[in-house]
Amino acid sequence: MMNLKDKIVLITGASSGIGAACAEIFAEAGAKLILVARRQDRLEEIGRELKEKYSCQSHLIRLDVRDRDQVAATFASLPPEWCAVDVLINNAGLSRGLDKLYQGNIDDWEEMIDTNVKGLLYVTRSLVPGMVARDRGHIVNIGSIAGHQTYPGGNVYCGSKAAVRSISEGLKQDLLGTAIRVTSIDPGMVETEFSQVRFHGDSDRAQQVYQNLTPLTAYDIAEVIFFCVTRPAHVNISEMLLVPTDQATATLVHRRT
Ligand code: NDP
Ligand code: 8X3
Repeated sequence: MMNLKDKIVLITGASSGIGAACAEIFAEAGAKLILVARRQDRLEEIGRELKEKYSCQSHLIRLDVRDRDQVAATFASLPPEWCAVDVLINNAGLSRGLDKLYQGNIDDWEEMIDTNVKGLLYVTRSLVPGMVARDRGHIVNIGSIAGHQTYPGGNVYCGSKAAVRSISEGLKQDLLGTAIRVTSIDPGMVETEFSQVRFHGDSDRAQQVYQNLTPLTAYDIAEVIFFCVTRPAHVNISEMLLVPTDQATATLVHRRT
């Protein structure tokens, strides 16, 4: 198993859900963490907790991944002791709305495409050249079951995650001949702040998504990411689709009544 002691792991969207769970599991393994999100207070709380529990060193970055210039400037000026990123977890992302396409809110579309697709690309473009120069690294992109199966009302979100899937595949092909690995992790239902964000803070509607079934937890996903990252260097897990036992497809779920 690959040793993560003092490896530098950069996680976007580290302020909640899957990203925060990744921070925990990699901190426990002795990695140094660069934690990226817009909510600085959350990052500070997580950084403090991980320091207390695991003596984890973290470098916190308040950043909106949609801001192309800021992404480039931030990663071009990482402190020298933080710039050799070993693992990049492109996790920042969101869904907005579940409207029929012809009734969709165009601002919601812009936000999803700008974050899930363009933001992921900006971060990747900033950090992967260093990995290539060092001939070392692993990029983990968080896709979704939504990138495999489009569901009613999913339209633009599903399209953004299908794009992530293609981008992961393209990146893997373009890195062939280097030692760098690319993994796409594609979860089904995970209970995080995801549905709160999708429904613009409508908690009742968000809770209904997970009602009477057992969803995946953020930690379930973090464990799988950790497994992929810690395989021996010659093993690249290209793609993993994970669903709760209560979910068969994007729309076919079993709810206990
Ligand atoms: P959460 O809403 O709990 O977490 C999303 C994270 O992304 C937050 O830390 C948020 O931080 C960050 N983020 C969002 N927009 C930006 C931005 N513009 N710049 C920087 N950070 C941003 O949801 P999840 O943990 O569930 O989501 C993580 C990923 O997993 C997403 O890509 C999502 O699409 C994917 N996914 C989720 C599934 C689920 O069922 N939950 C299933 C399949 C995939 P902040 O607001 O502080 O910036
Ligand atoms: C999140 C999974 O199917 O709820 O990407 O959109 S889904």
